[in-house]
Parts: sequence; structure tokens; C-alpha cells
Amino acid sequence: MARDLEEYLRPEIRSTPFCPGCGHGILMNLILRAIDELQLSMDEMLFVSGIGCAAWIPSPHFNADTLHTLHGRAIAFATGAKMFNPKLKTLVISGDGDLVSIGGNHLIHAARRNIDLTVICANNMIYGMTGGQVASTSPLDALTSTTMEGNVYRPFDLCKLVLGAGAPYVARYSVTQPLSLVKAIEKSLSIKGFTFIEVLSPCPTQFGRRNRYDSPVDMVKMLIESCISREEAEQLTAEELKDKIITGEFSDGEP
Ligand SMILES: Cc1ncc(C[n+]2csc(CCOP(=O)(O)OP(=O)(O)O)c2C)c(N)n1
Ligand SMILES: [Mg+2]
Repeated sequence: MARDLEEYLRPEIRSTPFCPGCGHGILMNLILRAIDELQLSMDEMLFVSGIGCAAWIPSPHFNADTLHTLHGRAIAFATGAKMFNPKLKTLVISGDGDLVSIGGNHLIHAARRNIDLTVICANNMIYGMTGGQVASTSPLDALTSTTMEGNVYRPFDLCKLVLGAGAPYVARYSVTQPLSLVKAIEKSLSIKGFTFIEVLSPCPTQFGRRNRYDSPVDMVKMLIESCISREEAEQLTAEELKDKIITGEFSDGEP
């Protein structure tokens, strides 16, 4: 990083709340790297989050204006803040439960209205902070604290959902693809309009231990093996794609 980390983080915060093996800390680092690459000033940025482990990524750690809001309402707060001060580069960073389960309606309408926000969704496929309940992103058959015999519902494809709602820039990467992810965050911050990045983030504590991943390393290995590019996906049959996660850019920023 070109600038000192101290410039980005509040000096009084000495640790993060994330469990061992959680991907949210990696995402936090990669967001700061993208900001550093673009030489953006933290004084010109606003970070908005809802409630959940992922909501702790910007707040209270980032040495900038942060709004830690209500569960599911981060995008609504961010829209209001953006209206009040359109010059602020406004980033929403929150979890899958927050942004897509309880907050799903705000997400699709902000995409439809092309509000000038960057939304980064840390998708750990579960409600992490509250004890591992099933989310609208949990895979079919996933074992969670509320689906002890397996999740019977299909998960949302977040990128397709937001793309369908009209977002001009949509991408998906895993924290195990740090270089591509930093580039995508940089791109999303450079585009005027609604930009959305889904970030796969391992949750060994609530998801992994219930779903045959004995250690945090096993969850990382699963992500490395499952994540394939769009080009690779085109070569595979529907059966071969069953356990794969397609990553890349799904729309390139043109409204
Ligand atoms: C209105 C309301 N409903 C429910 C909750 C409880 N709650 C807090 S965080 C959360 C889930 C967070 O999941 P996610 O956004 O995926 O974040 P993670 O902890 O997995 O990173 C829930 C259900 C709440 N705080 N407010
Ligand atoms: Mg979650």
C-alpha cells in the first residue's frame, strides 16, 4: 500500500471482531487497497453498513465518516446521504442477510433507479452474527441452525437479481481471488451509477463447521476449487456446473 494503514483505520481500534478464518477481514483489507490504488481521500467518502458481522467491516474501523444503520436499511440510509451530499463517494458494505434477505427490496430498487452507490455484499451464505440461521443465499441442502435437515429452498443468484433490476456494473469474486477483486472494486468506484460486487467470504464458524468443512482451510480450499471464470463456465455442462461458482464481471458499467 502506498499510504500508511494508520491513515485508513481509527488508531483507537486495535482488533477486529472477526472469527479465525472469516473472510470479512480479507475483504476489509482489499477495499482499502482499492481506495489506496485510486488515491481517494477518506474525507470524500462515506461508508454505510447495516447490521451483521460484515457490517463491522467499515464501522467503526475506517477512519472516515461511517453510518452503522438498521438491519436491512443500509441502502436506504445511503440513498438519503447521497441525496444530501452527492459529492460524497458512497459505499455500502454489508452482509448477504442484510442486503438481500431483509434488505432485498431496497437493493433491487436502488439498482433500478441507478442510484450512484457502490454496494459490496459480503456473502458468507448465512446469517453469521446471529447464530447461523438460513439465509436467502444459503445453498440447497445447507445445514444451518434453522435447517437442521437441510435447506429446502434454492438460493438467490445475487448477480442475476441485481442485473435483472438494471444495475450497470455487476461482478462476483471470492476473497480467494484478491487481485481480481481489488480491480473490480477500483472499477466500481470509478463508475458513476449503481455498482454491485458480490464477494464470497468464508464463515467457518457458522457455515463451515455444520457443512463438512472441518477447518477454515477446508472452506478456503472449497472456494478456490468452486470458483471458475465465466469463460471456463461456458465449456461446462449444466451437471458439471452444479457445484461451481461463476466469477467475473457480468455487466461492464454501461447503463
Ligand atoms: C429488524 C431486525 N431483524 C433482525 C435482526 C437480527 N439480525 C442482526 S444481524 C442479522 C443477520 C446478519 O446476516 P448477514 O447480513 O448475512 O451478516 P453476517 O453476520 O453473516 O456477516 C440478523 C438476522 C435485527 N438486528 N434487526
Ligand atoms: Mg451473512
